[in-house]
Amino acid sequence: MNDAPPVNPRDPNFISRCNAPLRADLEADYDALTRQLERRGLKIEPVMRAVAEFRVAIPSWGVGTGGTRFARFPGPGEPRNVFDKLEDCAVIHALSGATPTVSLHLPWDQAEPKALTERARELGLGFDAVNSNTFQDQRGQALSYKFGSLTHTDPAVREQAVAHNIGCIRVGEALGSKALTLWIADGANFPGQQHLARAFERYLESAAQIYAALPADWHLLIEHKMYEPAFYATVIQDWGSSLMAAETLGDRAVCLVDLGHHAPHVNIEMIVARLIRAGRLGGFHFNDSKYGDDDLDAGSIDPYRLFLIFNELVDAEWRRASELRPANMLDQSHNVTDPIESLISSAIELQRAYAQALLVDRAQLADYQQRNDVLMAAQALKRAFTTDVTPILARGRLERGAAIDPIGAYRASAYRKQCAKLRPVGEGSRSGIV
Ligand code: LRH
Ligand code: MN
Repeated sequence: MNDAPPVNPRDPNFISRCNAPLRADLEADYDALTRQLERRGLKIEPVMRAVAEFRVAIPSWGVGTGGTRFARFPGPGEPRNVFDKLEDCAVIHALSGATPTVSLHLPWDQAEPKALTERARELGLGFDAVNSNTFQDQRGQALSYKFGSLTHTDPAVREQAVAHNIGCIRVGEALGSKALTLWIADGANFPGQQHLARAFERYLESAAQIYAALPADWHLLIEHKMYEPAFYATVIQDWGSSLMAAETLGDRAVCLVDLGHHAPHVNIEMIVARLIRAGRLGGFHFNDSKYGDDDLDAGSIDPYRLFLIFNELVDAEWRRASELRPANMLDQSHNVTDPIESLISSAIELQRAYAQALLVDRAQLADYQQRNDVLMAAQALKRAFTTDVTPILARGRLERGAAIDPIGAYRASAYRKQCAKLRPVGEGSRSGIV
């Protein structure tokens, strides 16, 4: 931590002061990469342009220190409320240039929509999908979600859960959101506890009421998850259940893929390819994991898997396979890092995977695949993945007024130290993910 007087990391003058000593090296690296790609018959500019357009939403619940069921160790300067969270999200966007929207979680982020939109506008932010929450009981809540929400056997509980989701849509409308992310924890811990078919029918019946309440230009993002908190069966357990529900509910019901919601070794890029074919790939919750829903930083454990997912997205674009533009969001839990640093670097890792996927010579790959030249086909992907696209990402940030070295700039600003002074410690909970 430096002892320089605290500065506002969103101040463009501060950012350009940080960039000044780094520009010459960046130019040299960018020119070298330009020549390297030219030798490979590839143009750097279109990649730079495409990556510069790439945007990913920040999860409001990701800017506070996360935890597990065992413990949560709050860091200094924790956000105390949604307005502190917006402040932190604005710092992430100012330095990364890639995260202009925030995905709120209700009722965790409940506040006057007018106050939220005003503060967001001042901070240069907008709102992405809103997330409902029927996986916890709120203080004063009439009926418990212990045995489910949209699929509970008691119609009164289902009605309560439907009403909450419709309430989230109304708040989202006031915020300018265009989608509701619907993840429910409903499921069973023991065989026999729940009728697998009837529970799914109850889901469809409840979700149809939520779908009916969607404004005409909204999407319903259905998020599947293999397990947790249910440990035997989850009603929307996999992409098949999610796709079946989407196709039953209507055209604007689409599937959201949270990378951590699959068993280890599941081929997620294959699921992405299938959902694209079905015209139902609605969005992502990007993160990384080694075992379960670890919610680790995107690209931190298996960057090749992340690349392969973007490879499917770029290939679909190249084949004009689908009109649908998936909503990109991060969904991570930062238990041991500064959440702002993790979210900045995660947004950049997504851009890295996208840029690398744009460097795949698709005509050449298609030829190798057609002639079953397996090794050259595999190498065509690896060559793109092993290209260091850092100069493209940094140049893109520079051109958007963001930081060439965003983590360096963030640390130079001593923003966390400032927050530690302004935000007293200890108002957050002791265990749990947020
Ligand atoms: C469920 C989930 C869902 C959010 C929650 C915070 O595991 O991925 O997207 O509601 O995390
Ligand atoms: Mn998620």
